Amino acid sequence: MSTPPSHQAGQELACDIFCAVVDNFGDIGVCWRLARQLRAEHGWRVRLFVDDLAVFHALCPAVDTSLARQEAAGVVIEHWREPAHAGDALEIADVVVEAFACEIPHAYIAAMARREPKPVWVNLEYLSGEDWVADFHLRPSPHPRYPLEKSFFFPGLGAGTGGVLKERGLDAARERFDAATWWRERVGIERPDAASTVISLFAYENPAVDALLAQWRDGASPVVLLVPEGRISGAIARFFGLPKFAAGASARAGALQAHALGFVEQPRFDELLWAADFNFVRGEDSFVRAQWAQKPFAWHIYPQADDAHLPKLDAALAHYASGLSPSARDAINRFWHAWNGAGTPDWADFRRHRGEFEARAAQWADELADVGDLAGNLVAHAAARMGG
Ligand code: TRH
Repeated sequence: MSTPPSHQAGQELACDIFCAVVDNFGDIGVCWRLARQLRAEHGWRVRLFVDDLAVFHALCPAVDTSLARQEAAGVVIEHWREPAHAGDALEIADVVVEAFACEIPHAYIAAMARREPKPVWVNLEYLSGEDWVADFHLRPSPHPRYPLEKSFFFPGLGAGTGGVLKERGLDAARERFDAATWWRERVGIERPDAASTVISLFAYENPAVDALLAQWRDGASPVVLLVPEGRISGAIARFFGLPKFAAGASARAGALQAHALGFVEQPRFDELLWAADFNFVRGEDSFVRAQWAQKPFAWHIYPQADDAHLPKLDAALAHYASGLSPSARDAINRFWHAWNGAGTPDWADFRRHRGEFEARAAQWADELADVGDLAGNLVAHAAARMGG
């Protein structure tokens, strides 16, 4: 699907996005990226309701956690301080996005039902590469009590889904990236030469990390590991016999040199992925960014009860690995599964396919772009619903 035209003069649509932070950074990470894009690329007037401003502050340091209402990047941010809060005055937007099935305030829903024309109401779901997603994308669901209809908007990796977020200027920014300056400013060292393998590591706690760290330490060629401070930092510290591995720390063992990085504002997160040769990412938003970075990567999927995440892992692999030779496909399957709890990751087995993974990463980014950018697809859906 192609990107729909931006809003036209006199049609600045209002959009309210409701985001409840369940855990970590992904819920607000996706909503904040979407909000900025709707504002910057489509000219929508966006208001973002968020219940946890402290988590938001990590992604956007301009956010003041003490304020009930503020603005950043042209987006109005409302502290969704209690479930019933819907802003000081009840204003209903043209497009209402409830993210990840959070419950929007009852008074707001009742006012939506009174509004003419009715707002376009969308529940933004979590990303999955599974086939069923295309069948359910944009299915309407009538409200049991009010004359309202909500659509389920499913991000996905295949045709007929809502796609994933991609800013219009992303590829150009990646091509302009000044790696030498980044290394000096962010890591405090010169950019490693081509003999070193640079690996970024953004992950949940993971028992498989010890085996990988040992393989990198004992390997024949240098590995430079970049670790954003977070849930995996404790394991890195233990490996090096340090009390902690906080931003600014460095450690060396054998062929492995590791650097801990501070958490950066969201628009700068991509730089880490561009600077590395291999990326380890997790959750949803960083998983998508790794695909746009066009580098080989491994995904630490968000673990769900009853291993419900495993079909999603396989579905992503089915898309991403489909263009690979059988041996490279087997290697990435083994490696991603081992990184997600099944077996021990074998770095040498994975790394020897680097050239093929790099070629596939670029090809896959083109295939994924063909699905259309999520924000653009949402704008097109809203326009269709409004008869525009
Ligand atoms: O943080 P995550 O694990 O988030 C989630 C949540 O757990 C959520 O509940 C779950 O449902 C979802 O995953 C699937 O991973 P994710 O999605 O990659 O979000 C991390 C965000 O943090 C992403 O937007 C990038 C951002 N980030 C920065 O802005 N700066 C940084 O320095 C780093 C390391 C990350």
